[in-house]
Amino acid sequence: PKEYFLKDYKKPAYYCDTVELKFVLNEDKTHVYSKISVVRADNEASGSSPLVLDGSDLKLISVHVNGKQINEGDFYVDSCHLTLPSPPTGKFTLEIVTEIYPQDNVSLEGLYKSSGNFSTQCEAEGFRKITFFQDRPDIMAKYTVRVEADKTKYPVLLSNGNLIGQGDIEGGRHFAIWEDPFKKPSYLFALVAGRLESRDDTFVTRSGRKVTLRIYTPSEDLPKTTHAMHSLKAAMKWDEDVFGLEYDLDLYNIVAVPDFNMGAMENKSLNIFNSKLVLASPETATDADYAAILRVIGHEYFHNWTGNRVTCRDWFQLSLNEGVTVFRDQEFISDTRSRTVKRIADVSMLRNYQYAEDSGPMAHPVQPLSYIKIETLCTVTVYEKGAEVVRMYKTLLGSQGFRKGMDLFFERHDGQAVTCQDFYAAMKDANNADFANFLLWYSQAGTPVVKVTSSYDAEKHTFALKFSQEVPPTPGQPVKEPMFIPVAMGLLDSHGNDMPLSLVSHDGKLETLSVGGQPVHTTVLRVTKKEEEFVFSEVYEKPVPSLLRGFSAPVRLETDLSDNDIFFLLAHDSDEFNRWEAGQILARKLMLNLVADFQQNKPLLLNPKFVQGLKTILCDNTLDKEFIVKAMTLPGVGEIMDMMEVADPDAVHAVRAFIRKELALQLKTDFLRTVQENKSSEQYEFNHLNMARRALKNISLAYLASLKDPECTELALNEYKTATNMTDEFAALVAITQNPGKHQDQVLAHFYNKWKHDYLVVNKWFALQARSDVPGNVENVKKLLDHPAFDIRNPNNVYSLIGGFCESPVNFHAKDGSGYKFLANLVVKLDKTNPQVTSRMVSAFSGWRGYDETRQKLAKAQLEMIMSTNGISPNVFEIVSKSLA
Ligand code: HT7
Ligand code: ZN
Repeated sequence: PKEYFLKDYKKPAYYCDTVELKFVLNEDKTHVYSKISVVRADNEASGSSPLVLDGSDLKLISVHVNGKQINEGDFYVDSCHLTLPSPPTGKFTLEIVTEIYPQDNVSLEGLYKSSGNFSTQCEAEGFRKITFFQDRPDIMAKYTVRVEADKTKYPVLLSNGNLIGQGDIEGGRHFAIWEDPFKKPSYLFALVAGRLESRDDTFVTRSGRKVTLRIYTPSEDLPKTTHAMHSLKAAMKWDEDVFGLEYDLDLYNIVAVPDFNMGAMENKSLNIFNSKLVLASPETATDADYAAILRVIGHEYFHNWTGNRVTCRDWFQLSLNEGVTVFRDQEFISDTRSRTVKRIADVSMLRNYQYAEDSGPMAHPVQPLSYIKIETLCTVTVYEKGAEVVRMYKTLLGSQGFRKGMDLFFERHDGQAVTCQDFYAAMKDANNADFANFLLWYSQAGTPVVKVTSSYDAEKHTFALKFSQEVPPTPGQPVKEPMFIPVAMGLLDSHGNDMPLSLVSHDGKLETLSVGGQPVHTTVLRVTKKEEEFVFSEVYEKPVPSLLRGFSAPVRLETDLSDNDIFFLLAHDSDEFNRWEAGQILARKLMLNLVADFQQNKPLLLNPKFVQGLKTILCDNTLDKEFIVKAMTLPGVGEIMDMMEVADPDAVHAVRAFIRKELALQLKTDFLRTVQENKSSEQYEFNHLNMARRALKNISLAYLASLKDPECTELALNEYKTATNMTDEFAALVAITQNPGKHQDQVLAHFYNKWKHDYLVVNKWFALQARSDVPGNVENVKKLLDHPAFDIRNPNNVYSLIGGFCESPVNFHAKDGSGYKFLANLVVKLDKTNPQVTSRMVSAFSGWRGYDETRQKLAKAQLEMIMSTNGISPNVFEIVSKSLA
């Protein structure tokens, strides 16, 4: 398959400014009539260039130029293009009729049917499955869309923009005409036709525009859309308050569909969502589901400005859309819930997944250099590391400076398709900032390793921090330049208080840091060189440095701090993130040491100081309960394996299980008390306080259940029986199913029978069983593939059962290779229907080189088997070939 390179980007030779589409939807076929106005570009690319339109799986019916039919010879068609070798020189209209078969479209890209309704997914390259078009984001046009369908089967007909006409036509059919006044790229086109009902509401923007908000679902699901509607209104208000960004149309539609490859899609004014990110009721959705809905509804809404009004020039700039918008959704949640807890969650996610990607065969820069299928670059690097890069601008510029940069970005680029460098330039120019070599964050892959050593001079009262940095080699980038790393930091005195900071600048001058006459306790060091020293003066006792506060840069930090220093930070740091981080540093160290002991068959012993540290936190009722939960959560298996020379999933899993059990044993009374104190009697509410209480109760229950003693098992069973919401019910189920046996079987069967009518809850049931670390669980997962509720064509089913299975360190990485074999066979089968979902699944193999020789051999054999299978999709080819390279 063809590989595309950033360096080969060329401006289009033709633009298209208006698109008129007519869809005649039928059960056996759909006809798409497209009329576009084409203009030759005024650039060197134009010349005598042919007009090349993209198309895929289309049956071409006819082509007209300026109203006159043209025939083969005046155009050429191959499997992926329609080419006009010599189109008219002036502006002209091109009309194309195609025939498509949405009812047979199982890839869920383009126009397809889900639960009997028509819907679309065009990002990144789905529009070409609808009609021939220059399907690239720098072709922005105004769309008018007419949809015709049977009125009884498809009473609701939607597309982007405003409804400008509707009516009945013969044969029991009807039509609707939609006009979108904003220019947009084809990937933001959307259409929905179906039997749906809507929850309606309104939002009045700060300039007084009354916006109608509608969330469409099948009628029986409407009661579950209250939270989604609340989330949408909260997001609209937040974007006005924080960024001054208002919604720009009179209508905002969201449609929930059960079959969807991703989480959601930000199509202009017609967002299409995976129903798991819309539907929620206290009885069927957990706090985590509620939180995800708030975040994703916010995320897609925020795209209206970052992604839609200003879009990416090409797919190498995906992080311009996604990194910026993830940053915005992170800030939305931080402002709505707890900033520290949100930061902790985001950093944990980054460490568990993005760091692994950055150190494996799929490592790529935030602005990738090449791809075969852009969907495979819809990655944690582009999204989450991209968001970290945006966050660094804010760290360097402060909130106001960052806002100035955003304002200038919109002022310059509204209605355009631009690059990550344009975003950088707006930030820089708006603030007249010196960003040194900051752009390397876009072009260099790999997680920088930053080492810091410190020295105190008691006579001179100076404290020096010596930084060195290294960016590890990644595929195609063996040698790296030093990066610009903003290091937010402070110094703690022996009472644990922040010291005022005086920095000796490079020219030897003393700079007492202050803001508005007040001493500064946190400053941001600009680390830009391979080796660099910063000296603080007027330091009258040896301080403990608190480095990388708030995780100010996505790096791996290694310091010379002693365990005592770290315990000190855990107890005193004014930066709450770094208090949590201190606990994690200790936990990671402890886990790695225990892993070594486990591998050498030594007895495992838990450091009493660590237990005491966690006990103090657990029992501190001045702390935010959600913060306690984060502090009580051990680093993930992925995070620890990523730190090992040779990843040992069995050892890491065993050690993690050992620590959990030991903590449960030693803190049993505290955990039991915490469960009792945090039981909720009140009605379910999605608010920080209640969620934090539930989370603290449920993590305590999970620890206790690991003891497998009758008292704790009874407690978990009782929690399950008396639960009044899904958060508590599912948490109890998870606790009980840690231990195989009769209780587990009974409760799992009970849960399924209770919820078998609700496909979203059934997915939780699949995922829970799939993730099990009970050895040999692959057999159970194989049986579940044949369960009547499992449909391999439904992405949510696949993510729950197959994705869930791959998360089990013990079973996916089983030493007999059974896990690898299971996944590989499934990949070959699934690839025939849905390459996008399959390529996400096959990514589980990509870290295979990090394991021992036996596992490497087994995984490699399966990757080779996939590679040698006839007709694998370019999506799977890209992941597998890169993994094997
Ligand atoms: N923009 C949507 C994600 C998405 C995507 C990204 C890259 C390539 C293909 C894609 N299809 C859907 C949803 C979002 O991130 O907001
Ligand atoms: Zn997005």
